[in-house]
Amino acid sequence: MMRHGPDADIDESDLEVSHPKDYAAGVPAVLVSLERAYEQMGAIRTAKTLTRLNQRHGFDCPGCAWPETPGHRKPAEFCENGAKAVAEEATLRTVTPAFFAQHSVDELATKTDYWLGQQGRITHPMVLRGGASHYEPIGWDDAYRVVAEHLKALPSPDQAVFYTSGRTSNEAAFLYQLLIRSYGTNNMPDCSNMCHESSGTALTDSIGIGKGSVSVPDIEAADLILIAGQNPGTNHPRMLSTLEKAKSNGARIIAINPLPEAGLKRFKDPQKVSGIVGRGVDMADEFLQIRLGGDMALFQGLGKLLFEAEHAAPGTVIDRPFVDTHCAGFDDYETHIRNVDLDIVVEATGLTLAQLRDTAAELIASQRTVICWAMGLTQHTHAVATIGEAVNLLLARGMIGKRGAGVCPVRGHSNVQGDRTMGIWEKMPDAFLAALDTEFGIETPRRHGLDTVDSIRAMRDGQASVFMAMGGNFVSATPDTAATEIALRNCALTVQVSTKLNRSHVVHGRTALILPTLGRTDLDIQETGKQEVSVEDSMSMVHLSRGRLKPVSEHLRSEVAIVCQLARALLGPDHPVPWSRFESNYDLIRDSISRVVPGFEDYNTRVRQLDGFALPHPPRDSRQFHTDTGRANFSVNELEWVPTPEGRLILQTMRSHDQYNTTIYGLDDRYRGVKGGRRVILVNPDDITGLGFRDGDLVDIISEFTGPDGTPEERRVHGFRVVAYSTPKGNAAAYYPETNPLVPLGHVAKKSNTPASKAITVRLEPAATKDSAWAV
Ligand SMILES: Nc1nc2c(c(=O)[nH]1)N[C@H]1C(S)=C(S)[C@@H](COP(=O)(O)OP(=O)(O)OC[C@H]3O[C@@H](n4cnc5c(=O)[nH]c(N)nc54)[C@H](O)[C@@H]3O)O[C@H]1N2
Ligand SMILES: Nc1nc2c(c(=O)[nH]1)N[C@H]1C(S)=C(S)[C@@H](COP(=O)(O)OP(=O)(O)OC[C@H]3O[C@@H](n4cnc5c(=O)[nH]c(N)nc54)[C@H](O)[C@@H]3O)O[C@H]1N2
Ligand SMILES: [Mo]
Repeated sequence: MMRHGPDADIDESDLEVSHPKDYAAGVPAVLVSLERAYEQMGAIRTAKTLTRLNQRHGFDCPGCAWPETPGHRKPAEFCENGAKAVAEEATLRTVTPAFFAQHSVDELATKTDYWLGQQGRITHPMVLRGGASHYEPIGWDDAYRVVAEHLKALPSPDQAVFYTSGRTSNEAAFLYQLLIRSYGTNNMPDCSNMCHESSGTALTDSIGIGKGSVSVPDIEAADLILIAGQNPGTNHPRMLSTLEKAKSNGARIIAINPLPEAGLKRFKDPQKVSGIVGRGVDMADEFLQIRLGGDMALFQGLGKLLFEAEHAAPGTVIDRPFVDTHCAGFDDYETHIRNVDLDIVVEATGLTLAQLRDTAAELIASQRTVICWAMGLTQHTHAVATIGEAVNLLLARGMIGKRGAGVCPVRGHSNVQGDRTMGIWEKMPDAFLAALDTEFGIETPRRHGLDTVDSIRAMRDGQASVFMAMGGNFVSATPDTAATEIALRNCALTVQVSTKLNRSHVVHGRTALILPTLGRTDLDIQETGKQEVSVEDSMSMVHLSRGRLKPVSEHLRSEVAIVCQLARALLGPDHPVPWSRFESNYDLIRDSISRVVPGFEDYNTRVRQLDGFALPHPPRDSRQFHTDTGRANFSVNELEWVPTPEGRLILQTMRSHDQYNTTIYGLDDRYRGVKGGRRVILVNPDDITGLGFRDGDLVDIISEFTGPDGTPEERRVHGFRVVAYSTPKGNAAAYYPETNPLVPLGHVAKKSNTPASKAITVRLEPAATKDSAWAV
């Protein structure tokens, strides 16, 4: 049977499953990175880019947000997946007007994200006119006119939505939010809404700032590092070098994860001889194979054990001087935690009491504890409370604002943290907006705007009808694919500022525009000469990034230029913001930022210092907490966890080793032993038998939820191969974005509204058609 939709061209008949690896990186990592780079860029561009990656006079890796090592830099300050990200961007393959003339949008809509991404860099601005079958070229000025006309025709600026993905530089992000607010709305959903929003929310409530409190030297100096809900071997490979250093300084590492991820087991540093011929370094000293969503119970259980130990030997466990001087809410926390039932903790986590006691002993013995986390904590309905409990443990032990200790939310996109600092947020504080008004003599709106999930609802329900995206792939990245597709198709206009083709270009509004832009690696020349941009990493370090490559097309424009030119078309020549001067010289943008955003004083000078500069972080710098109480707040949270209903599984949706979010590099997940295909569901062997299946069976996955009106709802994806895998009983795992259709729009974290993509209740059924996944 022919399949329709984005799966139609999938041929996964080569899918192979072998034993998962027990180490990350090593020689295969080097080989894979060079092979991918060479395939996409050829020899010369490969040499030119990989030697400049993350160097002082080079460009910031468009991969993850892990900081570069301060001080000495290795000749190759990158990893396999950074090299893949660069190859993907610096590719010499192009998508030209001839390509669009050859392929109708309907045809492109049948292709996978993988196929679309593989076609190369988009070379010309393109338009899809209402009712047309093909995109056709459009001049830049005409394109801006189309956007301006649509925006001006809206009854209210709040009927437009402006998305940002986290690769946008500080300069472009600052101008983009300035344009949007000058136009009159705060509707600024961003990828962070789906990513670390839960971390930002929890940390702002507890320590008064939504950012991590540690630096690379802190991690290297820690004696205990908890890594919960994160797969660094794949998603932050450079973090493994930092962890290796910490280990050689004597740190112990506890990995908390439902899956035994390769990078958490052993690391072979490909940049060291010992990593090539030796067995590498053992990473985690303890592996807690926790049930999905069990972390809140774990942290509460550990809290209880800390209090028991304190009771047995008063003054030895709780850091009373720190708590008394700097914290609020301790007594309520203690009362609540003392009542936690350890039997429930054991059930919720799937861990043994002995494991809990051992972990508590490690915490008590530690003088310098860091807790790192990523999507395994943030994408749950109780994510904000879970992170609050992690902070509670650190506060009780006085582990904030001290060398070698603190909170470490490990960010995703390379500048997602910087975009927030620059004002990409639907609920930016009034102080920031007032500073914009003063700097530019404008009046920015104060009504909070829509985040990602609420933007989808607004477009779906006809309350918003113009959608613009600065990067990203909104359709594939967001939950509830069917609802999101309806939302975008409902729009009068969709505008995508992009480097590469993706699904958001083929699921479109009545009129659709593609505005092709320069990437990190590209040379950016404006009227006053070569321009540089800057980014902020996961640890609040701000530094420059300079692209060097000749752009693949002379028609590409920088994100800054696109924003400034659109602003002139939309706001007219008399607008008080000096858009033309900003466009011609990015130093002037940084001058304005230095007056608007605290911590950026003297931006142009300091960003050119060796390693850039660190932004202020009051808890880290001086144990000051700008919260509602003026102290660090303990939080009290009713215990929540995720039991598995009878005959069902709880499914997490995650990344393979061969993808960057919705950009699929290839079909191999080397560390997990899955090759040649992505439509797999990893299931505990006992569950496979218990549910009446066999390893290798082909199934449909059906998610089950209660809809907004209280009626049961189902969502289905077809043709996934069952793979027996080490995961807690009742828990399963599959890749995103293929499984996004299963995540209902309303299934979100409380307070942060982040889609709870790591806990979806599903059942399995034999695949409806035998050949569904493999049909060519
Ligand atoms: N190569 C590459 N690098 C990337 C990305 C990429 O796609 N490819 N994406 C970037 C982005 S935007 C982000 S946000 C980060 C994402 O980085 P990660 O958060 O590492 O990404 P995920 O693949 O979502 O992995 C989640 C991890 O948490 C575990 N987990 C899931 N649920 C739970 C739970 O309930 N409890 C615990 N303790 N663990 C759980 C999973 O088993 C998995 O190991 O990576 C960034 N870097
Ligand atoms: N089920 C499930 N869903 C998830 C997640 C999950 O774990 N599970 N993770 C969530 C997370 S953490 C995130 S961050 C989001 C990611 O959501 P997004 O950030 O929206 O998605 P990406 O796949 O990173 O976007 C890739 C596209 O960005 C464009 N691009 C790349 N570089 C540039 C550039 O320099 N400039 C411009 N203008 N465009 C560029 C390219 O066209 C490319 O196709 O997905 C979220 N969705
Ligand atoms: Mo992310």
